[in-house]
Amino acid sequence: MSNVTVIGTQWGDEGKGKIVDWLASRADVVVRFQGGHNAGHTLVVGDQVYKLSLLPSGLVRGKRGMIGNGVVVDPEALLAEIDRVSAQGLKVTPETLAVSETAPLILPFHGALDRAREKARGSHKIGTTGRGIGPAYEDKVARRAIRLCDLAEPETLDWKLDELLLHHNTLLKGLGAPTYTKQELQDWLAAITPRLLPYARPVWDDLDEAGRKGERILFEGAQAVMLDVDHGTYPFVTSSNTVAATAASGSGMGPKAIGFVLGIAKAYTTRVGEGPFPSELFDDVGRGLGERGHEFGTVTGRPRRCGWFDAVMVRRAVRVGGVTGLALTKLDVLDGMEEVAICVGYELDGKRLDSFPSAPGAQARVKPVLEKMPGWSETTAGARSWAELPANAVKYVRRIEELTGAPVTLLSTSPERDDTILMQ
Ligand code: 2SA
Ligand code: MG
Repeated sequence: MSNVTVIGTQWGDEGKGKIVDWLASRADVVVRFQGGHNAGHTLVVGDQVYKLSLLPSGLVRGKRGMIGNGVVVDPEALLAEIDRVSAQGLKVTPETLAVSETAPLILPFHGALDRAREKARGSHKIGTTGRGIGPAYEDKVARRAIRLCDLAEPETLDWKLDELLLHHNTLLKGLGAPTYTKQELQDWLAAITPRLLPYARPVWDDLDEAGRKGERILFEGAQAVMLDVDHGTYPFVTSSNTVAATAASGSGMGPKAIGFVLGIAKAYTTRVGEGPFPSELFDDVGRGLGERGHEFGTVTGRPRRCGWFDAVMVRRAVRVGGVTGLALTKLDVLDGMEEVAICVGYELDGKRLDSFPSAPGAQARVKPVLEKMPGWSETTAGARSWAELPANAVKYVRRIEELTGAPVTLLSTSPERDDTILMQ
């Protein structure tokens, strides 16, 4: 089995982009299976910097890309991204990109509703990317969504638009936000349809055929297990399942296709948006991590909250996410620190907990139990072999393996693709 599924094990921004890029050179097809343009990957190829949020990363390496049925597709964002990478010399055509014909579309009122709701939530806001991800998934589950294949059927669009407008205008009105007319949406759909429809494919069928031919499939996850709608820090999560199992249902393949599950973990923890974060640091140590690690969101530019590596959280992600091995990133951000720490448990109202509680009130109240370790003054940046790592950095990595219950199979030591250590 040579398929690989890549997922985040924390709250996103673990550096999946670089790892997916590294793996894409060994794959034939790269598939997105959940999320939407709330993901953000920066890829550096030679002197070109590609910023992708919806296109599968493998495209920049000349690999076929597929967007599965589990993804919510914003047509304008997709077409703008295609235009942007085309201007950089990368051709995206229906031969290189397939979009599932059953993928639900993100429509203009989804973003409007997402943002209006966040405003109305006030201090209880989730801190969403404001891109309509949640409302689009709601419509899918409520069986109201317009899917890519519907664009070819004007009569289907007609009655679906009536139902959608009744639902969304009522909500928007209630929140004091502007409403939409049918004509506006018809014009919007007419403008995107001729460019979008040529990419529509039965992705499940294409993938089945690729699998039969022995092609290697790389499933590219977005966000991370702690943002999973079932397993994450609900309600401070995204609206899709981000665990590896979704690679199958979100692309139309069976569970055996998932293959090796590589969980990406940053050597410390970050989070954008609201929600519990037990090992968060509010002092200069946390600010230092943010500065050295350039911790600003790719999609929204928001500064990320920073804290120590939370081994309990990653251990949960390893277990519910189905992780076979970890890829540890950004270890060099810890270089030069006298002391480092790992969160090994929690305390809630004086009681020790070995796993994260489920209710939001308890999640917000837990205090981290930290295990301190000596740091290292040498640099790990750019190391290309295990032997080049300082002894204390090796101890840190080994401790992470013990605590999370997963082997570190890859270690990334800089944003450069080749600064990656493969540990067997
Ligand atoms: P939404 O917009 O409904 O999905 O927001 C809900 C919560 O999910 C968080 N969220 C994210 N947090 C970190 N990274 C995200 N995307 C990454 C990126 C992509 C990646 O921007 O680089 O790492 O693959 C992401 N997307 C959603 C959001 O902050 C809310 O807390
Ligand atoms: Mg990111």
